[in-house]
Amino acid sequence: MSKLQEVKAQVEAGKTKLVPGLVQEALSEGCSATDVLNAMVEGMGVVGEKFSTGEIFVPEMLVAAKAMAKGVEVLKPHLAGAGTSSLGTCVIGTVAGDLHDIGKNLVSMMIESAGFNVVDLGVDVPVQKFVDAIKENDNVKIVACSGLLTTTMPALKETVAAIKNSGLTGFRVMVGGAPVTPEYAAEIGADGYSPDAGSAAIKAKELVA
Ligand code: B1M
Repeated sequence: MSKLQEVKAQVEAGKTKLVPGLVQEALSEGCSATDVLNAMVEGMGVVGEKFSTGEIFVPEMLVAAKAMAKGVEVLKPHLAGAGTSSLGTCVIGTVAGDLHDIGKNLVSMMIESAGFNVVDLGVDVPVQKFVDAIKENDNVKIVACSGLLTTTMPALKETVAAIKNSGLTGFRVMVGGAPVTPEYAAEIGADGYSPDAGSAAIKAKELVA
């Protein structure tokens, strides 16, 4: 089994203690940080499929998520460049009712490395908390909302609407997450959409240019 396959398998198996070491070994053997990340994301994909088919349940999904988060910690310095924080502030969070944060954390990391100062509101973020964060932080240029569940897509819509109706200006709103499409993003009035963390950073820069 190649090192990348091992990383994928141990994320799938939720081996929180093994994954960081394997990630480090993969990097030391010359695998790129992006390849290692993709292996972990593939592992999570398998976890999702197994959950859908009833082969595993929420606790197994949770340990897999923890294993991936531990792997991402090792990967972080290799993925993110030295941000200059000169492009302004990005307020980011996962919308109300949604506890998924791995994708949001990756997006946050990439946006930070693109040169933004990131204010991460965490998960299950009430609409008003997004609005307050825009008011309370200096030079907010991007508000990034993540949603991973079809059931929290309405929360994404409410969040974008509340931000747009708040009377606050000077920033752009972007959305993303597995169930979100470019069409849905446009329909709910977001200024930008991107399908993954790398393109989210590019989109954020485009939106402030
Ligand atoms: Co959940 N879960 N989960 N889960 N979970 C999914 C999303 C699911 C697809 C699994 C499945 O059924 N196959 C399914 C959703 C189905 C649907 O809505 N259609 C699901 C479900 C049903 C649930 C529960 C309802 C299960 C239950 O309780 N019965 C429950 C809901 C809890 C809640 O949120 N209220 C639940 C709970 C959980 C855990 C807590 C156990 C855990 C999350 C732990 C954590 O995040 N700390 C979990 C996990 C791990 C998953 C899967 C397996 C993996 C998610 C993940 O981290 N992927 C997931 C299945 C899957 O994704 N295949 C699943 C890896 C990550 C890198 O990808 O998050 O997509 P992703 O992020 C990407 C892009 O989406 C994008 O960039 C990221 C990086 O490239 N992106 C953005 C994300 N945000 C963005 C924002 C942007 C731009 C791009 O701009 C602002």
